[in-house]
Amino acid sequence: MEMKDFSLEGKVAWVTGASYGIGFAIASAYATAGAKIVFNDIKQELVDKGLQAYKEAGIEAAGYVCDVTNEEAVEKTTAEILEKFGKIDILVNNAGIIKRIPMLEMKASEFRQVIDVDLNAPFIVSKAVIPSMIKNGHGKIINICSMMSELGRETVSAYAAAKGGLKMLTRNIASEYGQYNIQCNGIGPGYIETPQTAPLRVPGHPFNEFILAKTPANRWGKPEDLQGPAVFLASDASNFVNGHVLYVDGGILAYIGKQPQ
Ligand code: NAP
Ligand code: GCO
Repeated sequence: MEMKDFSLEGKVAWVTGASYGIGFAIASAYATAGAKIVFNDIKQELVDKGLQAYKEAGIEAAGYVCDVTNEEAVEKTTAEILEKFGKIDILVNNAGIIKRIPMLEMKASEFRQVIDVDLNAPFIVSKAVIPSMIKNGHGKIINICSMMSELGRETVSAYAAAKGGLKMLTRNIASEYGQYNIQCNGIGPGYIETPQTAPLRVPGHPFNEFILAKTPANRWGKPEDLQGPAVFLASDASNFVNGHVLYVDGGILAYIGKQPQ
C-alpha cells in the first residue's frame, strides 16, 4: 500500500445536497484530497450560497439546481455533469430530510416525502450514474445512512424506514455492480452538529443530555469527524470494501449508555 492510494487526485466527485452540513464537509475533504467537486441543491439561492461557501474555502466547485427526487431532473443534471467533466468517479448520496412526528400523527404523504428523498432519491441518482461508472471501469458510491439504519426511536418512523432501506440498497448495489469494479458503501453518522439536528441540541434539552450520555466520547459529532472515513471510502484504499456501512458515531452503537449519577 502507498499513501497515494488515499488520494482523490484527478477524480470527479458529485455530492448531493452539499450546500452546507455533512455534504459540504465531505465535499471539502474530497477537494483537499484532490478531487473536482460537483454538488446540487433544490434552489438556485442555495446553490449560490454553496458556491460562495466553497469559494471562501478556496474550492472551485460546480453547482447544479436539481431536486434528487425528480428522475428527469437527475438524468438531465447527470448528462450535464458528464458533458462538462467527462466522468463521475465518486457519488455521495447525501441529500436528506427528516420529519420528527409520532407515527400515529404522521400523514401518509409526509411518510412518503421522507422515503422519497432519503431512499428513492439515492436509487434514482445511483441509477443515473452507474452506467457511466461501468463504462469507465470503476466507481465509488457512498450512501449517507444513519444510526436509524440500525435503531429506532420515537417520532422518526419514516426516517428510520428510509435509512434502514438505504443500508440494504447499499448492499444490493454492491452485490449487483461489484463485478464492474464499483464499490458501494455507506457512512452511518452518529449525532452530528448540523442544521438538521439543531432542534435537538438546545442546551438543557433532554435529548441533548440523552445523546451525550449515549456517546462514549460525551460529545456531539462534527461534520469534520466524517471527512477521513469519507475520503477512505472514496479512494483506491477501499477497493475491496463493498456493501459495508461504516458507522462514525463516537461509539454510540457499542455503548449501553452512561448510568445516571
Ligand atoms: P441538512 O443540514 O438538513 O442538509 C441536507 C441537505 O440536503 C441540504 O442541503 C438540503 O437542501 C438537501 N436536500 C434536501 N432535500 C433535497 C432534495 N430533494 N434535492 C436536493 N437536495 C436536497 O442535513 P445534514 O445533517 O447535513 O445531513 C446530511 C445527510 O446526513 C442526510 O442524508 C441525513 O439524513 C444524514 N445524517 C445526518 C445526521 C446528523 O446528525 N446531522 C446523522 C446521520 C445521518 P435544502 O436546504 O434545500 O433542503
Ligand atoms: C433524530 C436525529 C437523527 C440523526 C441521525 C442519527 O431525530 O434522531 O435527527 O436521526 O439525524 O440520523 O444518525
